[in-house]
Amino acid sequence: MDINGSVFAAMLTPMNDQGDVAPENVGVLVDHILSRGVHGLYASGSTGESVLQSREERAAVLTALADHAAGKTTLIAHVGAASTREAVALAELAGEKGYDAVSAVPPYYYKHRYEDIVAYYKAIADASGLPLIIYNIPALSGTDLSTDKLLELMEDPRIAGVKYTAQDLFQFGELKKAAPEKKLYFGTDEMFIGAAAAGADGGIGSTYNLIGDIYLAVETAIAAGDVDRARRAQRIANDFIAILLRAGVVPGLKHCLNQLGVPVGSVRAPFSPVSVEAAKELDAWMAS
Ligand code: NGF
Repeated sequence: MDINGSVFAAMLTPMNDQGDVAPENVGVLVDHILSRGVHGLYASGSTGESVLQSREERAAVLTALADHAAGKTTLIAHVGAASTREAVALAELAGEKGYDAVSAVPPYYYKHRYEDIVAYYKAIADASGLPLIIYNIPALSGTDLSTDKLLELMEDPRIAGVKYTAQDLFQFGELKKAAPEKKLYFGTDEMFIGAAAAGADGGIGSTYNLIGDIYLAVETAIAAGDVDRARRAQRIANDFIAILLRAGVVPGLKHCLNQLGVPVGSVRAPFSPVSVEAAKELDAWMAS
């Protein structure tokens, strides 16, 4: 089963002003994201504040997304969790709800043996029956899989590829060279141009909720060999990301979308809404 498209938004999770999950607003957000040409959604990941939510809340968001968009666009469910049992339950749901693929961060908090991480991924693949994308995000997961271990994991035909949220373009290139048939999606938005030039199969990121068309422009320009055009598009993204990193990525994106009339609500504590100064900076960027 192929995964169609290359540019996917790591979807925010709509909430109300108290930080309760608001699945009823998933559809509006999805329509907004797709209106900019993005090829699909990657739900319940880091940007989706998933580690702050219960299994039931994550299931409600994944269900709302599938009910709204399954069969119409590519849907990837991030089901990663600290326990295999949680991840497997969400993987089963993704399989039942018509998702195109699942993805999972390695099990976090404890330092697990490699063999246990392999067993976790096999259990997720068995439960969903869908292609599985390993989510390599060492800075947040605490697990930094070596190139050899990532390649070893990818020998399982059910593992379709890796979502690579790190900054090591050498490792990224080595993975692509050794496993050209696997999908490698880059997740550090501010460096997408480098990954696209290094042979990425696409990108999955938080800022795609707002400016997904910019990454499509980078990808298209690199494919056409037009580095200047790619650089100009990445510059637009990076001017925004520089502000966003000061504001806080998830609160900042939610602020911008709310300002545009897309009701994504507030963030869940310990995240807090953007400061007055950050809001002014973001508003000025949007106005420009
Ligand atoms: O959140 C992080 C942490 N990275 C995201 C993205 O890789 C997360 C990235 O878009 C994601 O895909 C998910 O929700 O699972 C950054 O926010 C962006 O590059 C700005 O630094 O690294």
